[in-house]
Amino acid sequence: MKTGRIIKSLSGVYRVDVQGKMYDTKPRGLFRKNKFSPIVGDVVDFDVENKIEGYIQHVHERKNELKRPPVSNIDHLIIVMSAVEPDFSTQLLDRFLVIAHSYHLRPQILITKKDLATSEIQQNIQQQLATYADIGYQIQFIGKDSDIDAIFNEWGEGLAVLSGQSGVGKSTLLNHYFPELQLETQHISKSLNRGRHTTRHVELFERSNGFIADTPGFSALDFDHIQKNEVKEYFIDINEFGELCKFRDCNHINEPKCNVKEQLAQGNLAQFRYDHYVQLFNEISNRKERY
Ligand SMILES: Nc1nc2c(ncn2[C@@H]2O[C@H](COP(=O)(O)OP(=O)(O)OP(=O)(O)O)[C@@H](O)[C@H]2O)c(=O)[nH]1
Ligand SMILES: [Mg+2]
Ligand SMILES: [Zn+2]
Repeated sequence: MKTGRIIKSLSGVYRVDVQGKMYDTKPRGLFRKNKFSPIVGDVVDFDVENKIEGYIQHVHERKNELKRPPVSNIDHLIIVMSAVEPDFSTQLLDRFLVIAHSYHLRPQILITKKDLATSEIQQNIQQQLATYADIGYQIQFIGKDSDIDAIFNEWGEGLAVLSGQSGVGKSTLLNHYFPELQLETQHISKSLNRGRHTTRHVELFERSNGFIADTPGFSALDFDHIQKNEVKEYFIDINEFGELCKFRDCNHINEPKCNVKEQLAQGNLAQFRYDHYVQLFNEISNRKERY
């Protein structure tokens, strides 16, 4: 029996990394019966069948799990957004952050394509990013000529997962760090390529102090697992101010003696953060429950 980490899953075959040695494994039949599938990131015990193949016997308990794309045991979720093409948006960023916090992940923010942005756009983005730095998020703003090694080293040990919209440059970043990798990146002109996702599966790559995962970009975010009363917890600045509201279950909408609205009026909470919170709260409140 050996123990390793699933780094890739393709058509029912899981590639397991055991200290740099790869095995192609399949799950035992009992997984299928229990409707349980291993996912990339899982630590598994497997029987070795021959030098390169084996059967998964056991999946270790996951410390956390992202549903879309499926990855487990994440130490750092790197939310990747571009300055332009597609344009940076705090509304989208806030939504990514909510998803990350809803899975109890620790997100960091990475903005790419600085080199493509005018200095005016760069300044604008820097200003908006200052709000996130105040909240406590770790932020990097990079372009084509940035020192990629330094960026990768700033993430702590363990598994760092790159996640974000299609076309923001996740695979490009990995290609710069691992020049031998040559992952497919978008090369056709954007107008022809609208809505295409270049990366189609999750894959882990070894870096100096852990792993890094490339993931497929997405176009729609899914809030189905979040209840309206939970949204406020996932805006961590609002959550903190909310501790001093008169009512413990205050949603910071129209309640009296609401510390969140008080801090907003005093300029201690960014208006756009509050607006995005109310928007998402309303969206989830109006959601039709499916039966
Ligand atoms: N100028 C410039 N171009 C970049 C930068 N990062 C990425 N690009 C370009 O942006 C395009 C999209 O990059 P990809 O790496 O394919 O994006 P992705 O996030 O992996 O996209 P999906 O796999 O679809 O999720 C490519 O044409 C890259 O060359 C950057 O920092 N500067
Ligand atoms: Mg990609
Ligand atoms: Zn309140």
